[in-house]
Amino acid sequence: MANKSSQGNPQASTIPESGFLWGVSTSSFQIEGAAHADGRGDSIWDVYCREPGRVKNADTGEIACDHYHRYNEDVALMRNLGIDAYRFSLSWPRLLPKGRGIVNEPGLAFYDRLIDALLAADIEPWICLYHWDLPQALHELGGWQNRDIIGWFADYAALVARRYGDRVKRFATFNEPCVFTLFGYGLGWNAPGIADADALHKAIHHVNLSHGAAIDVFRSMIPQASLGAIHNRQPCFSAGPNPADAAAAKRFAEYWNDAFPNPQHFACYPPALAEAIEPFQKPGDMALIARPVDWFGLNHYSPHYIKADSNVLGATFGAPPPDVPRTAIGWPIVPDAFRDTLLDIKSRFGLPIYVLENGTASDDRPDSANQVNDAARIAYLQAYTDAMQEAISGGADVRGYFVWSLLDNFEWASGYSQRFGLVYVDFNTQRRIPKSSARWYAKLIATRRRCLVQPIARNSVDAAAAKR
Ligand code: IFM
Repeated sequence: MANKSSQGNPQASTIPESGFLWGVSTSSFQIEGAAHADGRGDSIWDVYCREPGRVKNADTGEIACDHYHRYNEDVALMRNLGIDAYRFSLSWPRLLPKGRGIVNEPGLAFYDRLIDALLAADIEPWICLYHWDLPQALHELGGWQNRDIIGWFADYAALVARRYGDRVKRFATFNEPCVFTLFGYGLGWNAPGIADADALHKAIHHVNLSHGAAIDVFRSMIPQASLGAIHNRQPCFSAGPNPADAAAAKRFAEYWNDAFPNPQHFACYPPALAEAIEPFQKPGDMALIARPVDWFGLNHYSPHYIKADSNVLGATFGAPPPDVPRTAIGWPIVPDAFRDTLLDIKSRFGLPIYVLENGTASDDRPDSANQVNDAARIAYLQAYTDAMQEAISGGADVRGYFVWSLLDNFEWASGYSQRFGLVYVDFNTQRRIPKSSARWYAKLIATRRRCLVQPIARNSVDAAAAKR
């Protein structure tokens, strides 16, 4: 695909290419399907999808992209893109159907096959331990609200390290902890559908402690591992001119941007949360959370425009100003906010940055020649990679960029109604059609790789990890 002509013309880059990784990201529940195959247990999302009215069109993850059975085809799609790295998550209930205890060997073997196929295709596997599909059996024991989950998560991390640590060096603990805690426990918009202040604050603290515990497990079991967590970070602007909206935006930003990075990097909670979390804290907790990591994982799509609300956060999403362009699903397109976020991360955290999600949904459909011309996605990706370039020129230490997502997939409460893929998926036939943006991305990667100062060191770890 890299050699075919493509729409748009990716510009040459001055990105410092020594080790710069181009990639794509996915997550287990969103693509794997095979929900009952080979001993997999239920996750909270399987149960949530069965509850009437929770997910658009009553869509489920039962089949999704059937990646479980079609992973070889999907790895071939990635190889055609020319990517360096692939970030995916493991399905905790596929490995441990009850979340702890009995290990499911066929589940472990699936990821063996996937990892081996990636390595054979010269694609570096990046594993994320948790992308929202908590085993239902653990939820029934309290899930993220139960402090015992720190040990359950550490045991899961140890199983993963033991099994895959010989071939995989990049591990993230959590993807977007602010989203699954705020939406799942504070606002009731995602699984498990709880809207309760105490539930939210317990979940936040236990996720932070579980992160620290998993980092310790990986450090002790895989000395060369390169570790981090994946956070959302974006400016939260006031949606209106009144002081209540401005105060809501400030409060929301502390939950969205700081509830996880601040304790994980600076051993403290931001002011908006500190008092509410205090009852669930034990002496020594903050030191257990703030374990050194090797990089900052960033997911960024757009800034937020926030207004006051009566929910547990006192804040919710409002509309952007009318002159701000938006994607097909209404998310503001503001590449400058991406640049500023990267520069801000550089000054706050001083770590190498990997952009592990960026992309857009659009209403893609094949034309009569079975081509999917997603010009809007190309324009978005061009603008956002240009903004990343500006941030790098301004000093941000960005080491990689991963598009969300490889495939159209299950977009949580929106079901299959939002298509984020570089590759179109016909969910009736499972036919994959690379979109114009896939050809554009392949060309961008090939063009920028030609500018390499040094060859990419595949499977190398970050300098920070090597020095430790
Ligand atoms: O699909 C999600 C993903 O699971 C987490 N980050 C945002 C994506 C688009 O909404």
